[in-house]
Amino acid sequence: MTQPLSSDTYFEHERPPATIQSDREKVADFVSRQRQAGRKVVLVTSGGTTVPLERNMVRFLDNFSAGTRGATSAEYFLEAGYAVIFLHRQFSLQPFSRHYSHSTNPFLELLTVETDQLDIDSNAGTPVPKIAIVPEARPKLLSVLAAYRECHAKGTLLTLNFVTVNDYLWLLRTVSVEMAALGRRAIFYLAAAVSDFFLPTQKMVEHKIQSGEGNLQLEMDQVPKILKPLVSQWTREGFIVSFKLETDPALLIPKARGALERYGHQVVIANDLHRRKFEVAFVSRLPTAPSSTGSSAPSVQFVEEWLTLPTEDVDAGKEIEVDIVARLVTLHEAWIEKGTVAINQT
Ligand code: PAZ
Repeated sequence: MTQPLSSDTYFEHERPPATIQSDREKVADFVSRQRQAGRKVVLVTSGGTTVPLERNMVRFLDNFSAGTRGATSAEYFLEAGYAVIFLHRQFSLQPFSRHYSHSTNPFLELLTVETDQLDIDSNAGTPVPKIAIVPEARPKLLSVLAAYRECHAKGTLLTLNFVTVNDYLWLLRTVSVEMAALGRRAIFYLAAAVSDFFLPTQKMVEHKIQSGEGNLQLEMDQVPKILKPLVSQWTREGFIVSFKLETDPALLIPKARGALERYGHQVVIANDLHRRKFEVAFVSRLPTAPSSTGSSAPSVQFVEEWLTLPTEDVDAGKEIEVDIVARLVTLHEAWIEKGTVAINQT
């Protein structure tokens, strides 16, 4: 099996997105303003990356993620007083507007024409029927709008977007290097569904793949394991939370532990595709203990804390991200104070 490229080799060969410099400046400015204001900052990554198959891209591989986890969590982090850098897939769900997604809750359904009242058309100066919000939508809209306005007034939300896995990798590196200045006061909440495989530019055909050439065979390279440089080079003190998605429940915890062992970051949130809206497991390492076999190598021990929403809470519309974020805020406080993570065995 071929080993994945090192991240250094990857960044030497693959070109950055055109906006990388202006995005870097936006992040540097945002981080400096939040530091001055004494706020903690979280990077939330959200949505799925694409993998282009041609240089003049017509076709690409994609994945299912709509960005619900990321957009929802970003709102709860803002509510908890964090400033949020929201790095998301273009056109995936975003904080606040997610409540009025065109497919689940189209905004036109919220409007009503009040025939007995008139407005003045500001262009023509003539009377026009007044448009209002339907009464049953008002309480929720008011609270979403209040939170949205507050974060705009305080300047606590910065959104950046990616489309391809290459955009994502470049942006993650750029943002995390800028966030290193925050030391332990930064959380990295990596909920994006990032492709494990990609086609290097050198192996990509220039033009649209032609069907006349028979079956399509692709050999993809492995995407570099980006958590490794994130933890050991780009942001050594940040509180790093990665997500692990599996569809085979038997793999979930072993894979989460494997990631912690390999990269040495703080928490993996493990979720099963079909249960992710109501159940996740926080997986972490216990502080290293001497090996029980008497060898000098310390043995790594893991601890898991399950977070499950009761059915009645799910039916009442509670979102599991409320509890995920609340738990992380507490863990992050301990990380800032002591540099340790203390999750409970459940
Ligand atoms: O976007 P969404 O809410 O539908 O899904 C969220 C998720 C399952 C992509 C996220 O919780 C996650 O596990 N992200 C990491 C996926 C991975 O293992 O690469």
